[in-house]
Amino acid sequence: MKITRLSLNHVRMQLKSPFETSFGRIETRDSIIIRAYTDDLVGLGECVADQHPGYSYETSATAWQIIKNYLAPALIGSQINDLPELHHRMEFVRGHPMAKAGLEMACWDLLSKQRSIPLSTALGGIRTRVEVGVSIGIQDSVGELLHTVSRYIDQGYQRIKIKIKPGKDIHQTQAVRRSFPQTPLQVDANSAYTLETASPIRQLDDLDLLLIEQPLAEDDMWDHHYLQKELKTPICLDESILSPRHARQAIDMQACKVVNIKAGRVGGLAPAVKIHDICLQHRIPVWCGGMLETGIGRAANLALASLPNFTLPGDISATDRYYQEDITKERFILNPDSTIDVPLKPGLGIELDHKALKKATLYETVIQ
Ligand code: OSB
Ligand code: MG
Repeated sequence: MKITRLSLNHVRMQLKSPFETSFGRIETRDSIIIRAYTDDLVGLGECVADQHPGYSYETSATAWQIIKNYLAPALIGSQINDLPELHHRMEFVRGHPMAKAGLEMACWDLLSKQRSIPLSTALGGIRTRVEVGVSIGIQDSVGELLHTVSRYIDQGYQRIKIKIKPGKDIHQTQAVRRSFPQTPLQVDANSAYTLETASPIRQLDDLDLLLIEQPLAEDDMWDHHYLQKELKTPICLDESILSPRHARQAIDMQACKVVNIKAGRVGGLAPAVKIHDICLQHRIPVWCGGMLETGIGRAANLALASLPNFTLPGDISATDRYYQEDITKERFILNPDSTIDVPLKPGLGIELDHKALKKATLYETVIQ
């Protein structure tokens, strides 16, 4: 396969309601939509870096520069026959996993379209529908939080995740647990605590949570080991796991009992599958994280979550969770059993809504 040109669209999408995490509050979501052209096909990709460097150091602006100035020139015009070859060609760029993952997604789309198989099959998926949950941002009051949780439960989401931060943790989680005693519930701190300030986290240990996600800093893997020793609730790592090697090391040092996998965070779907395999070998369950994706990234997440060791519900909500209007024609709908169907057409199995894409685009470039 030879990529002849790439187009990049920096898009900004209005969220239905603000999304607040321990690192900030957003009302719009930026991403870069990538189209990779061969002589007869177009592959779609989404780079999940956001406008703000709160979750990771990458932003839509840095990813744009890295893709345009370094990665695209290394790919365009040369023969790329498989994913290892693609990764080899991108190796000379240090870091910037989200930039790489966006391009990699477009290549997976192309390669599986060439073989006329769905991405799910190409990745080794075994399911045609995946269990999902919803991730709920920090709310202004406990009352609003309970109202929001009940709204999503009414919509059919059977697993709830709430975001926490220092000062908005114990009360909030206790209140949700008290009102919804049977609901599978988990919390995500997005690195907001240290071992010294983690006492609220210890107080969550009796609330029968599915897991506690990334309580400590990204580079505090060893301190997660100490915290996990004190807790019966499984710690799940998100930000700390940036590669298959990190996954192996986290398991070795017992820093977590569960792993959140996001292709963007780890540099693509191929490393995401490797992490899945390592965790499977060590009997560590995994689940698919989300980054408020458009329909493109959402389709990729559904395909990834169809692999065997994705045994916990993913942060893959229905299309109508975040956006009034998506940039893909397909809409992903929540089934009554809290699952979403995996796209089964070739590749990602989705088509762009060109009008919606144009409306959401801040700027666009073609590289050839
Ligand atoms: O930590 O999982 C996270 C969104 C943006 C950045 C980081 C995270 C999240 C979410 C939302 O929790 C998941 C989703 O619904 O897409
Ligand atoms: Mg997280």
